Amino acid sequence: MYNISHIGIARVFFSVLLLLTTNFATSQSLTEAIRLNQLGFYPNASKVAVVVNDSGGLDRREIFQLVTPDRKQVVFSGKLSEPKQNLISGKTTRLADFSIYQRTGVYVLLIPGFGYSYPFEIRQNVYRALAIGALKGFYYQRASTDLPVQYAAKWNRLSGHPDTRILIHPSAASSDRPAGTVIASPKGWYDAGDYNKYIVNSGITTATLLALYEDFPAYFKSFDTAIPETGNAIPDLLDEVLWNLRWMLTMQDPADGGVYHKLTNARFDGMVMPDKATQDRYVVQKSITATLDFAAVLAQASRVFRNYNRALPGLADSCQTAAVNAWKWAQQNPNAVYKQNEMNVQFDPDVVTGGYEDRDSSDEWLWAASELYVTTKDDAYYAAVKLKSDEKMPLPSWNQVRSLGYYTLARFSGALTPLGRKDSELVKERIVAFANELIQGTDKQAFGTVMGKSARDYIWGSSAVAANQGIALIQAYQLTKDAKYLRFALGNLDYLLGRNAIGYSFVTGFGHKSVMHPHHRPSVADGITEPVPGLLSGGPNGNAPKQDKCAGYTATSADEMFLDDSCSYASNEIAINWNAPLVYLAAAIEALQVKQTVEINKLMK
Ligand code: 9MR
Repeated sequence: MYNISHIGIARVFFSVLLLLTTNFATSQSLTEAIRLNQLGFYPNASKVAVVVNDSGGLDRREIFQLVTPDRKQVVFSGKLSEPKQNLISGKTTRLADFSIYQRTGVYVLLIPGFGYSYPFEIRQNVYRALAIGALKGFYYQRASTDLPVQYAAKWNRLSGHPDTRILIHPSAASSDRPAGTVIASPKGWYDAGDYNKYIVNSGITTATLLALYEDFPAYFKSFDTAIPETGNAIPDLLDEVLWNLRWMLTMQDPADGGVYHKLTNARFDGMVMPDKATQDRYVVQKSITATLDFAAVLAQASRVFRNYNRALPGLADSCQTAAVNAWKWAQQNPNAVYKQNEMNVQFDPDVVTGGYEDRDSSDEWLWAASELYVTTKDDAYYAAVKLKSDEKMPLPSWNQVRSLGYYTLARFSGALTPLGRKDSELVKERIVAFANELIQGTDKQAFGTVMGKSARDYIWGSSAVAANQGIALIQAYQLTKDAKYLRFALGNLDYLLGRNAIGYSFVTGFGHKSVMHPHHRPSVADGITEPVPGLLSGGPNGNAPKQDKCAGYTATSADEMFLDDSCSYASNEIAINWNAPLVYLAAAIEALQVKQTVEINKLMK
């Protein structure tokens, strides 16, 4: 009956041996299939790793372990979740939840017979260096200044773009400033991987950093980024903002209050260092979106810098005047939409740099009105727009700024006039309803994050979708103190730092596998292996191959459509409007951890 031949026995024997040795070998090797926040976790917060089953081998596994980096000591064992299907790619994942383990230290996550992860930390303040680094990213983007070694370490460089000789483009000509007039418009941050400076994108960027300050002022009393201004009477966050604000002020035509859409070359520079980029630069036509975004930011800045009147005498007043004048211009020029192609038909030279075109300015009106109203307490601004025209609470982006107005109205709900106060509850309800919508269905998402529930999240600059969702969740947390919002905000930070379908940390210089070749001129041209640190890559973009035509995309699903190659400007550029929400998310989470340890305790499920 049990007549097994010698050959049969030998075969079984060798199969078992093979299985054992295979298990042994793979359990000893690093695998990129385990995706987690590569920086680590707070002791008392949620801790989740996602294991992708792209190359199989996960099906028979049940157990995961937390082990010391030498893998000699198992400190915790847990059970992998049931498989989850990724609705975007069809692939499966399993989750390893070790939230319950709270001891500080450095660990790796190991799945016996499958492999182990990069090491990560469990400790307090685990994202503070990231928050500081991401704000420092703005210092590296400064135009019109040297970055000396003292502040910029090996990424030190010469000044580029003094921007003291800017030409009025024929599209921007006025009686006071005919075409070819020279104005000075120095400072500001370079927009992205290119060296131009665009008001629309500066608007949401600067506002996000100012909002971070308004939400957590105490946290920024000791938050040094090692910039030339460190140690002065102003927090480094606001010193950084000032670098851009001073440029923005120069973009307003003093004759009428209108704001030029952008300061730009006619065409993009080559991949050279800033001091080698010496094309003529222009300011182009004034636009309604640039002028309203400017009005919003300057009204907000006036509020913030009012607290620093002694250090910056007159600045708050100048900002308010600039905002009011911009608003007046907008009222007189509501149809001044920026249309680059039409402009190029009419005027020379043709300008082919970033368009930031947006035909619908209703959200810019709402945002500017909200900021001016909160700053001046003048009901006329509130009454000028329909603040509650419909139920929508769109996620903020450079061309959709409505919710920035709602955040401000909610933040200052206790200090409004009766006119605004009567709508306060409704505004708050909308923010919370939006956060609930974001959270809904996340348990079914293959990575357990709000980011990526829909393939539509993977647009140009998807990393900012994740970060802005995080901000929306933090706004809801501020209004409700319900810790679930913070937990999901943290989940989106996990996404950015490695818990995602391609296993990259999208922040240069942070994480074991972070992007190395962003589309960023200084990072390409400086001859330094490591890219300039603290910059957020745009991230997966379903349409990237069509948009940048970079060779080498192999992915078939939107959540993986990414190339760590500098040619891929549609998936791997960096940009200030993506970095600002990263700064917000990392710093806000840190501030809440410091300020409200009790609250963050509730981050445990
Ligand atoms: O972030 C912008 C994205 O939403 C647009 O789809 C894209 C194409 O118009 O442009 C992006 O912005 C770029 C800008 O036009 C020029 N500087 C680099 C920006 C980031 O890629």
